[in-house]
Amino acid sequence: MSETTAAQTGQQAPARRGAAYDSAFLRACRREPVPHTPVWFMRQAGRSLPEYLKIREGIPMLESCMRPELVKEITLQPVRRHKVDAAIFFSDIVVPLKAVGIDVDIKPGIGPVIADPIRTREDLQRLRPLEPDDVPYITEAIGLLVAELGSTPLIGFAGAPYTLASYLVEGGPSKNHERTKAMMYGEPELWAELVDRLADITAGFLKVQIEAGVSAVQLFDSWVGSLAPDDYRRSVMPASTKVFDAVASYGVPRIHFGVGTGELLGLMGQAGADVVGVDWRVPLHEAARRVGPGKALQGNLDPAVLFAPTSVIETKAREVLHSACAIGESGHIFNLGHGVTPGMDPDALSRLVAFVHENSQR
Ligand code: 1CP
Repeated sequence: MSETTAAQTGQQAPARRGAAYDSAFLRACRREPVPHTPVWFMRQAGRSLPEYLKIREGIPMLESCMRPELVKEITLQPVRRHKVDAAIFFSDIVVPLKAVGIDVDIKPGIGPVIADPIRTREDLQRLRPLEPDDVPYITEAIGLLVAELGSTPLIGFAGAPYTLASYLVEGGPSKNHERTKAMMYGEPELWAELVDRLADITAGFLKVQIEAGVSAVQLFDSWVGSLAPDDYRRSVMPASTKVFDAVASYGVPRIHFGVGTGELLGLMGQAGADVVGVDWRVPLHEAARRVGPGKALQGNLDPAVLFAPTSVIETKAREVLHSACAIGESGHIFNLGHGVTPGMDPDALSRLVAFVHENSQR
């Protein structure tokens, strides 16, 4: 898209032309040649870092997401410490729900808890679209971060409609998503409207982040791996596609990730992603076959491997790099197969970043 067209459509050039444009991470997202395989970690900011635990002391999780200076500092902590190739914006998937008026809290040791779950047609009225004015603190925090990060890209993110729906319908974290699936199977029209409204909220949240300057976005559909492909295609994919379509014209890479999604990888790519995140259960060469050509892959070291001795971590990391050769010369972003967990040794993560960089020099 030319500069003129970008201006005409009111979209921001910085996302495409910013200082991070030629970073290894963004080049890999675009499947361009890279000097080394870029690496970052899902949940790299947070409870594995002593400096995070210290700065968060006494501040509730959701409140911390609304303080731009604090968000900036927490987002930068893992970048300084680990020398990762990208920062991920410190926030949470339930922030946009809170912003449109849902009574949600993040309880320590539990996760998001919804005071009044969404289960009927009347409940849906509480889910209105998100406007930029609902989240001024997001715009401000991203502005601060982009100025500070320079050529290091900042990844924005949101929860995908299915994963958000699971919290809203269950009322909190759940293992089997039974009420959620009962609505999906038993009240398909109500379900379709629920995920459609969530797609609008999610798209609104991602647009705010892109307009503010993030250079890539990741849609977390963390729990969608609980679905069979036909149910995903019929009941979830249209809403996720709506989200990806809504931000397509900005030209920033769109990453799509879920856990246990081996059987869904092809469909998740088709939903509109440029990069498909893979958990540790499917080797990358097989994931490349399932996703098909034209997409980059992100992943996929088993997070639990970080608890093993260094020599094992390095052997397993080498296997991931080797398996990624099937994607081609470029188009691989090294990550864990899911997020960093609280007990992980931060030094092991820093060593892993250096190892990936050293062992993927082109
Ligand atoms: O007090 C605390 O520190 C609470 C722990 C915590 C943190 C650090 C929560 C509660 N959220 C976050 C931040 C967060 N959440 C980030 C920060 C940026 C980074 O990655 O470094 C991100 C990307 C998320 C996204 C998120 N929140 C997801 C998708 C990612 C994933 O891990 O699958 C999900 C499912 C949530 C919900 C959530 N928020 C918090 C918890 C403990 C959970 C999971 C609860 C459950 O198991 O259902």
